[in-house]
Amino acid sequence: MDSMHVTPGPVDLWLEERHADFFACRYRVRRVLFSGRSEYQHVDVVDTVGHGRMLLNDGLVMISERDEAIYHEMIAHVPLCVHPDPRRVLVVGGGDGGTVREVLRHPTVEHVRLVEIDGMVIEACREHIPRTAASLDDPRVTVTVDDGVRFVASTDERYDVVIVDSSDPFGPATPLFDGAFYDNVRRILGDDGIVVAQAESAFYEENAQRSLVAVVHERFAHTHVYNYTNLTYPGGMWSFVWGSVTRHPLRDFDAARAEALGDGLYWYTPQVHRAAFALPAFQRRALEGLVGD
Ligand code: SPD
Repeated sequence: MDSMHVTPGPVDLWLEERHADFFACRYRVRRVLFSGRSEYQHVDVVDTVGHGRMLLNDGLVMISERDEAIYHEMIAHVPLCVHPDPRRVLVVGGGDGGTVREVLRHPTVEHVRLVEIDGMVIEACREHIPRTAASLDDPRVTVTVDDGVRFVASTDERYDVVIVDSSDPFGPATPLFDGAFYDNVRRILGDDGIVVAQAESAFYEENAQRSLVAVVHERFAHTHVYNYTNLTYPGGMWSFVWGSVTRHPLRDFDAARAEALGDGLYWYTPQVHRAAFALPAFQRRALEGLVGD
């Protein structure tokens, strides 16, 4: 018989995250650990060959164990090393727990409230990604399963730092990119307060980034954008937006506190903090008039 046209072997499973209709990232999957459909979205946790366990919402990668530290260190330590005395921190979204884990490294922090709309994300991560979700059991943390927009509109609580650890601007996260949400974020922050938020890809989502930065700029005198590398988000170059009435991310930066976080970090250093605010020319042009120096 002629040679066959297949190579025998075990099933070869790959997941593909498509960006628009022209670009995709693919990961080799060892096994699917959880797959569910909540009231809001599809939630999946898979074990991959090269990136450890990964959480996907509606088929889009939220975290991989291999590189999640970069995102979570940058979203947490940048504002917390600038606020003069961060005690109360609100995390909106972030049900995987990675951002909370990094916030808790700061010795001044007394209370962290996580408000995640989708309880299924929290439960799937508690069960399958303890590396991030174990932080949610810390006694300083209160977990609230609720809509972040509704929570900030109705709470009487006040916070020093608000971190918007959202998914992308469609589905349940859409209102987290709107002015009405930021009116309330401004209300619950003191004048020393700082908000940072997941601000998409400057390269692939220029309009989405500019529109979010414009919303923040209308409400906060100090609006800035800083970049980080995410090896499992399309294109790898992603951003956070910064808003504060009084706090400048570089002039008010306490490098000694950043240094004191120690050797346990993967990505964040005082040098990385400063460098992250240096925007490439195309991004500076796109955000002209909206971000300060
Ligand atoms: N394209 C993915 C953007 C998702 C950002 N948030 C991820 C949550 C990590 N805690």
